[in-house]
Amino acid sequence: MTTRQRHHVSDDIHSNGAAVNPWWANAVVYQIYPRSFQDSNGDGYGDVKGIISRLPYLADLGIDAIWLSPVYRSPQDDNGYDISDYRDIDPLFGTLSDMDTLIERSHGLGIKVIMDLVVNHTSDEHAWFQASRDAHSPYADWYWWRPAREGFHPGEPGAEPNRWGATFGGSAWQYDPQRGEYYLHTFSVKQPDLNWENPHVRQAVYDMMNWWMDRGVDGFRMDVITLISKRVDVRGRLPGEDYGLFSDGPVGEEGYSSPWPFSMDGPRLDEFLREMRSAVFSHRDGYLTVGEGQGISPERNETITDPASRELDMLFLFDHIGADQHGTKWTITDLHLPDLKSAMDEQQRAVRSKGWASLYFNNHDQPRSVSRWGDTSTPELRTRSAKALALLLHLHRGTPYVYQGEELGMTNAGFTRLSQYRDLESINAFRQRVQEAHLQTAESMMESLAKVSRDNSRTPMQWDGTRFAGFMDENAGIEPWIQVNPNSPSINAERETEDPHSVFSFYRSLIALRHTDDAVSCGEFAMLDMDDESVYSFTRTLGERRLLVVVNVSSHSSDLPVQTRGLLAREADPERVVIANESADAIVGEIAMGRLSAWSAFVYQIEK
Ligand code: TEU
Repeated sequence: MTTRQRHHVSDDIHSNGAAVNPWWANAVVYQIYPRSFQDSNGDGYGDVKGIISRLPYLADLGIDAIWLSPVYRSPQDDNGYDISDYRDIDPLFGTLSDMDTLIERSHGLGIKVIMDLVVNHTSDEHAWFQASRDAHSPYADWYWWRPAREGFHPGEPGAEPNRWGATFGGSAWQYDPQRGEYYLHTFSVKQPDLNWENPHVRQAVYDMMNWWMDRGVDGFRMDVITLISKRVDVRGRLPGEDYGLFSDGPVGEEGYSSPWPFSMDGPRLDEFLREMRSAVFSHRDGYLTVGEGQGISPERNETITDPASRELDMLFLFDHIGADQHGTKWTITDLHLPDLKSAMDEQQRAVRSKGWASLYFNNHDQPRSVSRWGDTSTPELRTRSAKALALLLHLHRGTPYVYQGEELGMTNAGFTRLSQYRDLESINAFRQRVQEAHLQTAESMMESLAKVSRDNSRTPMQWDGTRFAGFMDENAGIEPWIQVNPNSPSINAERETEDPHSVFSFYRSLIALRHTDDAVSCGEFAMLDMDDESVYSFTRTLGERRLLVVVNVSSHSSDLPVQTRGLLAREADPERVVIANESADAIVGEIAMGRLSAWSAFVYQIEK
């Protein structure tokens, strides 16, 4: 960890008296989607050696840790979130030796390495699952196997144990002729859910985690970890198995009920997380555990991330990222800003005295925020709105996560043909919603995909303006696994790292601010003007230092809202502008007028 001259205001990150700030309280984590980050061998896929070659770029940005989406051995059905060997690196990405080099080089630059832990399910090609297909093997109970429904022949439609649908389409139950039973898969048919009720499953996971920690990794991002405890009855039956009550939940528009209400934040989650913490982390320090928290309320986040609970350091919550989605993810609407403010305010208030927040707007599952909530209609508005959204997120209390390309203001893919998409979720959703359930027209679904497909964030990282954006050798004679965004000649790292006014330079300044100003990392959060539909403002207070954060989240000029304006002297002092996406003099002028320019964003030091 490189030392930094800290603007140290207080030793107390939590009013519970934790005297020493955990390293992640002042840190920024960078998410790498290895498949799309940097290809080093010309096969069209990013790889570990490519990541190693780009470490100087990440060190220049100033981030403290990298989170790698999975690089383990996998059939790549869900781009690596279907793991067939947790203790090996898939040849697509390289070798264990490459991984050891990445860990060593990252640590040499003061950057920690966080692996993606996918243990709600494995690949159906994992040895555990293959062994489990024998009902008499020691692995028989490592997954969720159930017989065909009474009165039905196995394999015949309607014989599934209940009516649950899979996130990636079709029934959540797959019949296996070898075993003669059905297995549960919450996601794809090649991602069977592990049975965490089985202590042997849990111990095997903990052993694997210790194997990686002993190899030098610094922690894990835990994929859908809040789904691992399923709600079963005293006989271990899943909902709906008694059928008479059809207690497997209401059937939705696509013809299935959902397993999610029966697994999100399940009855033994806290127990399992404490057991994991004890088995893997109790004898270590300097690590990070961040869980994907589907179904976790802000209040439950406080409990799970309270250091006294000894469960997780932080969680990714979902209520803010779904503020513009109602019903399914495919019916996205324009953002109503008070909905986002309300969700973020709840998350912040819940962890005021204990617990911690992660801060994200982007990742490999979400569309790019500058396209989703910013304005990409002109280069100037794209740059301004990308910076505004970045300042907004990074000035909240918690640990910010930057997703690869977000720091450049990269945009959605702009695909217009189904054949351009690679994500099984998008392709299966098109088939299920358009061709099977006739819920959307092809045209409507293509519009939905253009807005929210996960592939929007999975196009190759844009390093320069060459044919494949510097992601791979343009003379390799093949194309990247997914198309490069055609705007890469104007949006790329080569242009931005040297431009002091670029989105990249602005992210570098935000990250530096978090490292040097404890009011930014630990100051108490207080929302202002909640109902204002254009301006998002709040204060951060630590000791006598008080910062006012103001962002016009709109492409039009907006009045300073009442509470915000009340904290600002008419004669603002440019010296008190801590950071902004325009000049301090321009900010002072807007404050004097009481009117913010489109996407104007600034931090103003009110006191001390
Ligand atoms: O995501 C869980 C999850 O819910 C996502 O699949 C996402 O919310 C989805 O798009 C719902 O519409 C994790 C990983 O981040 C994701 O990449 C994996 O596909 C998934 O789990 C299964 O491992």
